[in-house]
Amino acid sequence: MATIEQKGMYKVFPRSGKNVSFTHYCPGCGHGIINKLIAEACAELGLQDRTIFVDPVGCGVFTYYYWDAAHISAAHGRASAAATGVCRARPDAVTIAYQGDGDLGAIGFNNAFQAASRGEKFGCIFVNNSLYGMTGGQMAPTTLDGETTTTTPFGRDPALTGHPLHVCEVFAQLQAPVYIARVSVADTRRIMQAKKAIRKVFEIQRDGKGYALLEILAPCPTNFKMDPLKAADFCMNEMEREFPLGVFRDEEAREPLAARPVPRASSCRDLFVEKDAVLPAVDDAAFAEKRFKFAGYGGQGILSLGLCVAEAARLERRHTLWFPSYGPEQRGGSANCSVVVSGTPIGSPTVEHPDVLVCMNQPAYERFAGDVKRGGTVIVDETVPVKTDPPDGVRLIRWPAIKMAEEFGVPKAANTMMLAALKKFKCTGLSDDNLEKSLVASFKKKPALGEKNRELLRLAEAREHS
Ligand SMILES: Cc1ncc(C[n+]2csc(CCOP(=O)(O)OP(=O)(O)O)c2C)c(N)n1
Ligand code: SF4
Repeated sequence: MATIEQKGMYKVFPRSGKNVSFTHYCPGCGHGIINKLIAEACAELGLQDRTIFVDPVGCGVFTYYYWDAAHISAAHGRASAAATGVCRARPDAVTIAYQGDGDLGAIGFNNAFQAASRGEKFGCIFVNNSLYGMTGGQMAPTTLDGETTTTTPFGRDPALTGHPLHVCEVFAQLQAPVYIARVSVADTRRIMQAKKAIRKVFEIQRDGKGYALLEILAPCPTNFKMDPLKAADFCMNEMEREFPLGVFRDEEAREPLAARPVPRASSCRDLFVEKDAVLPAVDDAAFAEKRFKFAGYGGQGILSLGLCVAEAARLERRHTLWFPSYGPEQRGGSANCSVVVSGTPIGSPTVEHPDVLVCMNQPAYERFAGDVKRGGTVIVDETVPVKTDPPDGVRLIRWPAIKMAEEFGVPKAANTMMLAALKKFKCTGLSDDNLEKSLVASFKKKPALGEKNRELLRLAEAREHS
């Protein structure tokens, strides 16, 4: 099959195991035109090497097969959230989220609205075809009053489902966005206007100005149950009556956004050491990142143990994150936290494959031991029946934390006993001094207890272990 070269698009699209040169869109679909305009704008502005597209779930899902640039695929409704991460991690990139009206207007509205409110540095192309296209034409928040969809077979009834959501008008209430506009691709004149507006979204990102939203009215002949010409007419007449085209904000002349400050604290609550008493992290690529998971029952001090390690890292001027996860119960339910300690800024606080796992109970061992990295360590309380071995290459240390705490007459100090194991077996990469300082600081309101725990920590550490 002959291929037609489109600026900014791959020559062939390796979809469904075949190399084809046509898109998957239905004849007359607005997405097809918009895809071409976006690819052209990206290529004509010379931005393909700098652009990261955040692709949606919806009829636009396959854009990663078409646009010749970098891509990330987001879950339905989450493109603006994913784009936030992308533009923060890569502030020099041109980040473009592509979303349908079910995606942005319904399930993902808050993600998109908050990103716009924060003035994230990305452009959002919002394709409004007045319904959920990919799933068979259900009502979306943008469905017109009286419009027939599969879930409004007698027409949308405002008494039952409210009136259409005007996304541009709502976003225009926010301070941060640089550019907000609505265009259409229903005829040639409109397509030319849409092309200019799409270029503008790219230019705003190229120049680092901030958030831009471009809503594009687009026909969906298949779900309108019309031929392409009638669908375009519906788009121009009915949709534009409800959603007038226009520019709602244009502050392209604004100064580029300043770099976002990097958060300094390891956590937003319960810092043991006052924020101002700790100097910011220092980049040190030679310090290998370590990921920890601490897990047990609520009330065993497992979250404080994780925080203690994070605070020791903070004292050592490492980058660190502490990320707790609770069951619904205050006490007795499962609790775990993740801690990351690194010599360079940390991308994600979640820990799927820890280097070090500390387990205070059996469910924690069963849930997480299999995820530990090769070369990693599992420290498990001796009371836990270990029914399955950890993965090959993972060191297992059974440690009498609960028993020792009871022997010392301070049963609540089992977490301190676990800290002793981390220190004794050199699991943290942090200095003994900072681990102890952090432990003492965790009792800053009861200094006598802090000293007592330091003493217990040293006693436990000195305990023989086979
Ligand atoms: C979290 C989640 N919820 C629902 C779905 C099902 N789903 C896939 S696409 C879609 C609708 C897409 O409609 P829209 O965002 O308007 O895009 P269009 O297909 O019209 O371009 C839905 C509900 C999903 N994949 N994931
Ligand atoms: S169902 Fe509608 S939105 Fe989806 S590809 Fe077909 S015409 Fe386009």
